[in-house]
Amino acid sequence: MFSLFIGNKNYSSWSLRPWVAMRHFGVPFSEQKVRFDSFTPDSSFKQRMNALHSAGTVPALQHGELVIGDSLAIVEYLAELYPEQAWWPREAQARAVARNLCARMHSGFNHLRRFFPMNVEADLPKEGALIWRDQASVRADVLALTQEWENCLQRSGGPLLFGDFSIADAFFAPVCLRFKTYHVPISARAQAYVDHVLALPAVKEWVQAAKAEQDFRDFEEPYRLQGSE
Ligand SMILES: N[C@@H](CCC(=O)N[C@@H](CS)C(=O)NCC(=O)O)C(=O)O
Repeated sequence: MFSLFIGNKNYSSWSLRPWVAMRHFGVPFSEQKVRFDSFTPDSSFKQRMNALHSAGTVPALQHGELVIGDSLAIVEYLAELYPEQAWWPREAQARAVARNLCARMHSGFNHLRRFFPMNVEADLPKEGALIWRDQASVRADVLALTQEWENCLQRSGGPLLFGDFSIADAFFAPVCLRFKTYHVPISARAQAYVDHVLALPAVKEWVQAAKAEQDFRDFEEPYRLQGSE
């Protein structure tokens, strides 16, 4: 049996990725929610996660003695355990492109991630418009990413990046949610992709739970809560 350790569903974009992929592919798991109190070394979040894995972050997957402390390594492991499911595109070149995009999400698009933190429940059109106007680096990240999406959609015929759902769509689901929260102006093709991702049953289930959470953390709320107390 798998245990998947995740953070607050409203904020934890990395947790969402393996959770959505596991739900989509029907992998049974027990969800272990580790609430964000803070990320200081003495926080109960850090103490709990550090005890599980030296990364001290969510998500983490526990499978018997094995603990995997990184979202991409988690889905790679599951893809190996369940080869009958197409976690990655079956065709080698498409698979290489999918892996490249996921690795880039992992290590890049830093401006997009910094200025548009995931906040599923929030609706921030004004903040989004100001960031879009003032931050050329954010516009550049968004344009580079949506161009990659459009190339994938054109090659595969859609409606998801590689036709059917793959790990790549799970990895970009948090970006789709950010585009919605901040009303980011993207091309019609990219928007159609976002709409498809947001309509996936696993993503809808996560969003519903995130909205129900109502557990707002000031350090995750640069636009709504910081400085207001
Ligand atoms: N590369 C890691 C990143 C995980 C990550 O940064 N998770 C955040 C929550 S979304 C976290 O646990 N942060 C706590 C901290 O930075 O101490 C992954 O893909 O799993």
